[in-house]
Amino acid sequence: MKDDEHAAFERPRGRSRPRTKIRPRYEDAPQGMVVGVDRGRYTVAFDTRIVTAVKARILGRHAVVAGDYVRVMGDVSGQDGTLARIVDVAERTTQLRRTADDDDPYERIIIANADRMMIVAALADPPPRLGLIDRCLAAALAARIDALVVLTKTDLAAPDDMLSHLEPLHVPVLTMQHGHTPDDVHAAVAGRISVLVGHSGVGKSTLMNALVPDSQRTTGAVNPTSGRGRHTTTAVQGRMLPGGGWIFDTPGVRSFGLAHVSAEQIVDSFEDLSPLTSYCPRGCTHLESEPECALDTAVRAGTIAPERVAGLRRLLAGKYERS
Ligand SMILES: Nc1nc2c(ncn2[C@@H]2O[C@H](COP(=O)(O)OP(=O)(O)O)[C@@H](O)[C@H]2O)c(=O)[nH]1
Ligand SMILES: [Mg+2]
Ligand SMILES: [Zn+2]
Repeated sequence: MKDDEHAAFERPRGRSRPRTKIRPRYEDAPQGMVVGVDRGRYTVAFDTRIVTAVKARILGRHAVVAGDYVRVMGDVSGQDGTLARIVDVAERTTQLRRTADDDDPYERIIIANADRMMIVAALADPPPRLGLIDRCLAAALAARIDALVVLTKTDLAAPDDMLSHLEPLHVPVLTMQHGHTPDDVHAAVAGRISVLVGHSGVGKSTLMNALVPDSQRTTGAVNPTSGRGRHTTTAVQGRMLPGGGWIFDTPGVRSFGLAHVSAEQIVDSFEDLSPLTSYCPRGCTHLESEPECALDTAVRAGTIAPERVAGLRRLLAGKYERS
């Protein structure tokens, strides 16, 4: 465990109760990672040992989510029928959120502490949802999580349209081969805490199984008439990678609400463009409809590529769209 995590433990956020002699010494309690959440039960991994736990009363309404580093007391043997108690949650380095929408009325933290987002996108079957990819990317940029796109089902369609869509966003793109996981995909997750996101049926669980051979993740059988995969993944689930690091599979999302993401966060993540916006009129949204946006001035002057500005505007506009 790192020193700064210790420091985070000493002064848990949102709790100002002074230390007393009778306060239990939670720092001696073993620390694990939450790798699964199911109706108030948490699966906590200590290396390869898996413990089932519930939240201790002391945590009150403090949310515990996948990816959280937690301290656990009680029976941590991991034997069947045992139940431990989560007594502390370490401060999070990142949190990936999605806003409430029609599909899901609750705002959720999808995962804590992830430092890599793998946006999984199929070239066909299901057909690519470019808007959803944009919105996943915007959420990653806002949460300061490194994102990349993994193209799947490259055996079914050519990548040209997808690549030209992604090119202005400067997001790294990796390509899966059917039945084979290229080295750069392994390298992208090695030693990191990664989260797989994307529409249902794009091949997230297949990728998870390829990266963690014994992960026993259920992949959806393709319905021959609709061509769509069944929704077999019900909750976020993490696995330790053989070479170190963690990978979390998520249920397929149909939408990705971005109300919590500010336009400023998106603009800031375009490091080549954000300094230019200081020349914009006050309150400029930087959208295409703005008459005096400094980004247009820069395009006219030839200092930046119009495609790059269009890419930023697409992410900004996506923030206000549904789905
Ligand atoms: N043709 C083809 N099928 C794939 C590929 N990757 C995954 N699939 C299939 O697509 C279906 C959905 O995959 P799954 O991993 O469950 O998708 P998830 O919903 O994103 O987890 C399964 O039947 C997979 O076997 C691929 O690269 N090519
Ligand atoms: Mg799945
Ligand atoms: Zn502007």
